[in-house]
Amino acid sequence: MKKFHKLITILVVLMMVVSVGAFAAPNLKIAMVVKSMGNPFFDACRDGAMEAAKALGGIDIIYQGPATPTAEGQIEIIDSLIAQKVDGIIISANDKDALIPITKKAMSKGIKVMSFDSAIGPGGRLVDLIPSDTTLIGKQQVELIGALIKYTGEVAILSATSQATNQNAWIEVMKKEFASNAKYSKMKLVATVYGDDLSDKSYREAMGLFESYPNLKGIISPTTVGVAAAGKAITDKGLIGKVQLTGLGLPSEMAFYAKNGACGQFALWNPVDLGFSATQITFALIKGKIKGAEGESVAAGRMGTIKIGKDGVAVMGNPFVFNKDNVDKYAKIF
Ligand code: RAM
Repeated sequence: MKKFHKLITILVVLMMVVSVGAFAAPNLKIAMVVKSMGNPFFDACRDGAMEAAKALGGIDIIYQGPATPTAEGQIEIIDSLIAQKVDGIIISANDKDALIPITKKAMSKGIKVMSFDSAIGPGGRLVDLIPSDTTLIGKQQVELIGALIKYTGEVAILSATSQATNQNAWIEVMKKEFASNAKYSKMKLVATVYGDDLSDKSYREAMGLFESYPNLKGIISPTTVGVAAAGKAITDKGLIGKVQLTGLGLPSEMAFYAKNGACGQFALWNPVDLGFSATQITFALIKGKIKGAEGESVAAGRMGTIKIGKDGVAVMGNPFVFNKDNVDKYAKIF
């Protein structure tokens, strides 16, 4: 009899487990579409997204991006995500305008779309999360190189792709600073070149700058891929101390160049936090807690409250500045 009771109990428990499984809501699917795969900056953003998904519960993160940073590659991916009926898409755009038709299509099917890191224009997304104020980032880059070259000499910019929303916005601010800030009147911006966020192309572009501008004093590379490649180019060419370097770099990739003197100082925000915050915002959009309108706010767990500003733009925080003395501490995190 005892045995029989035990069997019944096991059966009841089993039935409960099966029925709970059958009626549990399926996990939400949130896709993070990045500029390209194989970029450690975005891998760190993905880690933040996974952390948020775990904290919120019931979310599957799909991490995708084209092999090279093109809008065409991202359009194909978004098309397939629409077919997969994902609930939300978080995208770092390779082009501000070219993605609008496809993301509009996604939104017409009820998918919540936001951009982060590199924006889609206002019509093509509900929210855009920028890491830090655009003017602040651009001005800071010029000041960082200015201090390294004692505010005198030729400077070049080594960017990512020519269509990247984020780099182009920062470069516009930098150009204004060079042109109109009296503090930089003895500095001259001589060229802007594009390494397309590919290490080998960025390296070749840096080498090309040394050839074309023998008096070059400094490089600003506002891309993690570009600044690491420029650090290597300066080192390989024996130009440490002759050509200074700053940019937006991952401490983990730049520690070597900060310590060998190729890169005196550089900046960045925490990409893990960026991916974490973006996922929190997308979750709030999916749950209908926000629509992406100015004045709304999102309770973003350990990141506190994120406010939605004009045109659906939200700002994360201020960049950190790294040098040989503090780089190791951050290199452990990102
Ligand atoms: C590269 C990408 C990314 C940018 C960082 C700073 O990894 O271009 O979009 O935000 O650099």
